[in-house]
Amino acid sequence: MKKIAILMTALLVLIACTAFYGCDPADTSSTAAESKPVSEAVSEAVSEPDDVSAEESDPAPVIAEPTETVDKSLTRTNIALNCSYTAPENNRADGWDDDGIKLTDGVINETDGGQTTWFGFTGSGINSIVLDLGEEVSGICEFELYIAYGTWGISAPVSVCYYISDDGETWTAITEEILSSDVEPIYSVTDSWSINNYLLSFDSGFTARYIKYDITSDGHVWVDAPSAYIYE
Ligand SMILES: [Ca+2]
Repeated sequence: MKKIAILMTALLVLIACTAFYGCDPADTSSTAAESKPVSEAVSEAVSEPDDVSAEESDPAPVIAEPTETVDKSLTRTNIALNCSYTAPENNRADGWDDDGIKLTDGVINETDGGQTTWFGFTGSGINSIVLDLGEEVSGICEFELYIAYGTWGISAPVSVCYYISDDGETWTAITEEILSSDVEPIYSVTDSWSINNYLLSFDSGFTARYIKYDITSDGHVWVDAPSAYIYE
């Protein structure tokens, strides 16, 4: 009687399984065959949105880190002095137009933006000054750009950003945007000129031949002396 009861129970379990699941409990291959694509699909469903969101939410440029050893006890040299450059087009037709040398001639008026030593132009969005150092230079650890504003209807640009390049075509950012609101003036008179040095200083250095100074603005820009320094 006991054996019969066990056999009956087993039979009932088999019937119940077949009725509810339509499968042979001994046949695990169909279960495996069905579960594999599902697990793959889940895996894809999970990974695809991640990949897409990574592409969509990561437009920020890679910012290079300086790696070259610098000894700041040595002499500080402005390697931009007298080097050639390209600048935003002249659009004022007056004494503040660029003459092709005033940005790297070493002459900076640090108290009076009204002097024609400054280069004035009008621009919206990003305008660039690009220095050509003539050859690759190592150990560049300080970058700066002078900007004047505060009177004559000349306002601060939104920000500046610096880039380096070996070929003048492929650029690498070396900083996030430097906001004008974060720069302390080196000279300032209420209701008159504010002179500002957008200085970026590192403890280590970069190698580059070209340096690009992007200025984001909406209106007049008064600029001078895009510079870069090594210690030698
Ligand atoms: Ca100058």
